[in-house]
Amino acid sequence: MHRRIQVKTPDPQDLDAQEQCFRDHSCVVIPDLLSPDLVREMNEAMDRDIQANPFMWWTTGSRNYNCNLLLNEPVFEHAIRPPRLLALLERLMDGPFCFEELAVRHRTGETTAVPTDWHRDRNYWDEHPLRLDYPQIIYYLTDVDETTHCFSISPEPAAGPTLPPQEHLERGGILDFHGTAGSGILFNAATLHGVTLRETNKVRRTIQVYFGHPDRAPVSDVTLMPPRLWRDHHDPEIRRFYGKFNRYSRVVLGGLGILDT
Ligand SMILES: O=C(O)CCC(=O)C(=O)O
Ligand SMILES: [Fe+2]
Repeated sequence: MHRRIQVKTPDPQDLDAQEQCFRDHSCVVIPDLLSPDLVREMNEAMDRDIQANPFMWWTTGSRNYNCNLLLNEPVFEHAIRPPRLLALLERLMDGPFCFEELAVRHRTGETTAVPTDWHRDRNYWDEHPLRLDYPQIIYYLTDVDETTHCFSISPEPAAGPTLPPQEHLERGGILDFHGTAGSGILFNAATLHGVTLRETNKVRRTIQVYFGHPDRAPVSDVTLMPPRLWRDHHDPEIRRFYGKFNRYSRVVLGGLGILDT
């Protein structure tokens, strides 16, 4: 069993401290990033969409998982560009960055606990000063503690060597991210992490947002870029930010005659 550790949460107004936390641990907890009103609106949007569009709640074989809520529930844009998050990403990314993927999940309870499914979503980008190709933020839309499922990560120094999973866990220990609805954790999607499923009848709801560098490969082929953001938006920076197309967007938008491919 690897040791459970705590990482001190830096003051969310202190960008220097947040940046340092990411450099030291490849992750940083950001409390209360979404207001209670936004959390309520997002939960209502989820309830509405699960009812109206159940067929949208399957992605890559996973149930209760929707990567395209941006199409019909624009409130989720607030999870992508909170000013405090953008300011931090600006420091970490070392150049322009853009939106890649939005995933929203409703996870029901389990009759028995399931150990963490340790994995890396993607590889490191070794040429980057923080080895950071795809930063991800996971927000909770429900309160999470030791009586619910939780996100777990094995922190590591951003500039450190890549270790095999068991050594990585040995070196970094395990941080279980517990927090109230509206809190988030920003991390390198290459750092070893997973979901820890507990024996519980409580639901856990999460939002996952991935960001990337404009000139690198898309992180995935699951989120369709809505034309209202990359084509019709009045602000050229927003159009640029949402204008990196994965294959899924190219096939669908191209096939509909909305995008030249
Ligand atoms: O649900 C979580 O806490 C983690 C999910 C995850 O790691 C993933 O979807 O790749
Ligand atoms: Fe993951």
